[in-house]
Amino acid sequence: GPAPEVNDHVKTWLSHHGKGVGHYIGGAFVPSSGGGSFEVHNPANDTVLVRVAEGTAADIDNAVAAARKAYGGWSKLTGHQRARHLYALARLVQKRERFLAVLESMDNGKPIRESRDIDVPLVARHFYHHAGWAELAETEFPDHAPLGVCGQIIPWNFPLLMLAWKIAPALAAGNTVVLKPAEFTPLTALAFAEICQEAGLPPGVVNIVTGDGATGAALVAHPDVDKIAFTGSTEVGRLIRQSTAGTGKKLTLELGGKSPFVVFEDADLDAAVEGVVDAIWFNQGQVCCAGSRLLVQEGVAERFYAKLRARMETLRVGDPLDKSTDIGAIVAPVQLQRIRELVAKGQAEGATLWQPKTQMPGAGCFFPPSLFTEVEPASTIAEVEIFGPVAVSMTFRTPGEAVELANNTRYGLAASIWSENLNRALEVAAKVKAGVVWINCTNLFDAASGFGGYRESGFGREGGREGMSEYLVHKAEKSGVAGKDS
Ligand code: TXE
Repeated sequence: GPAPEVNDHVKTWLSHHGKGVGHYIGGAFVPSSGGGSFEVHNPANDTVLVRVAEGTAADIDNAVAAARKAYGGWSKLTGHQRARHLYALARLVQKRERFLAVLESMDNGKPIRESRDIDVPLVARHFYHHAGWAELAETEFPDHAPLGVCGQIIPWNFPLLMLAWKIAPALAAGNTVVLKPAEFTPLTALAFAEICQEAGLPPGVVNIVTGDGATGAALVAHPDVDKIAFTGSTEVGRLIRQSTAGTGKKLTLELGGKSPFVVFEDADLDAAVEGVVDAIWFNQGQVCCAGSRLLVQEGVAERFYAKLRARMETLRVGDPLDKSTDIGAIVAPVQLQRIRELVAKGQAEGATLWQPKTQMPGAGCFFPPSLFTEVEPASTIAEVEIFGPVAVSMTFRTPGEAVELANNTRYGLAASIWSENLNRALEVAAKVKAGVVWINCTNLFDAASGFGGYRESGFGREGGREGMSEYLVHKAEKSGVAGKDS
């Protein structure tokens, strides 16, 4: 398990917050205006970690007012001054990396190896990267202004990383924010609020209001919010698009996916097997860009599945805090139930399910790594995002067929292509409709690169120059004699 003193930090933090954690509004922690609170659970053992405040419309109102009040001062800082704040946040995230990783794994259920080596380092990297953008914004985005107050709603699969993807560019561009974390996983966002306090970020620049979908809907509906940035389900994304349609709010959506993972017969099959492990068993498959549709060229299919099954036998399902765990807990019972129902549906539709003889923990929300083969392209499990550790596989004969299958989806977030023939891989990559295409790799995230989807995976990009431009508005300012053609 992790170093005991780290667990002690988390234990101390939880017991310090034994009476519950409030919203973070205007630089201070405050209880819900309605007095309500809800429990946050550890999905690995179904214990209650702590209670957090239930966000009401009045709480949202207070948070938006605090963000509006802070906006004047924050947007007038020089880029260099804002950069110093972002660097301070990045450094404090690094200083607390062990604490944040353990808290994240307890709240979300993800393996400590992932939260420690992937999530938290990427969070720090995101703030460092955007400190650079704060410095550069004036020269790289001349004639641009910040938007104002940004409402940000994030999901539970990468709680702290999604917070970083939202908050870092917003602040770098000169906006202030009200962020609502997912109801299953609000703890690292609240720990981040403490980091903002400690880093001396001006009060009101970052506000965190905890709550469920109703709290999110109140944020979306608030008239003094200039932009909504949402990551979550396609269904809620659609609702948010509808409810902002009649307003002047800018909107970016990062929604679901059913990303193809294409294995050609000339691929390095062992490397591709490791790729699948990363594509669909990383974070229990609860990844928007998960390579959840495995497309394998017919000639190597049997050999590839045999290698894959052998590898699946070695995956360990269990305690997220154990360093040898490969697959941790599913975030919540309702999500586990959803996975079970979709897997049952796949079996009813006639696909072949294979699961290794993995030892499963006795209690908690766990699901074994699973592989479906002989899947019909028009079946439910081939179309719907399962958001669990379940690979759905089909075979193809020609590159043309691979492209057709890859694009046979309402989504278009990511794709991964495996072939030792780079010309072929690049040719196929050009034809696949996806916002991110990986060749001979998968799930690589870079703060400097725009991430986002085609079609029902949403619109807008996060990361890099593209991501910065989503938090700015172009403003043509001319001085001189009105109406004069120069
Ligand atoms: O998502 P929700 P859920 C997919 C995945 C998963 C399914 C359901 O397939 O199985 O969605 O997950 C807030 N107005 N993804 O139900 O509800 C909510 O409180 C404003 C893919 O947990 O979309 C939370 O903070 N906000 C996805 C956030 O939206 C509302 C990651 C996301 O929760 C709201 C998560 C409303 N009306 C799930 N209703 C990805 N793309 O990564 C809810 N919320």
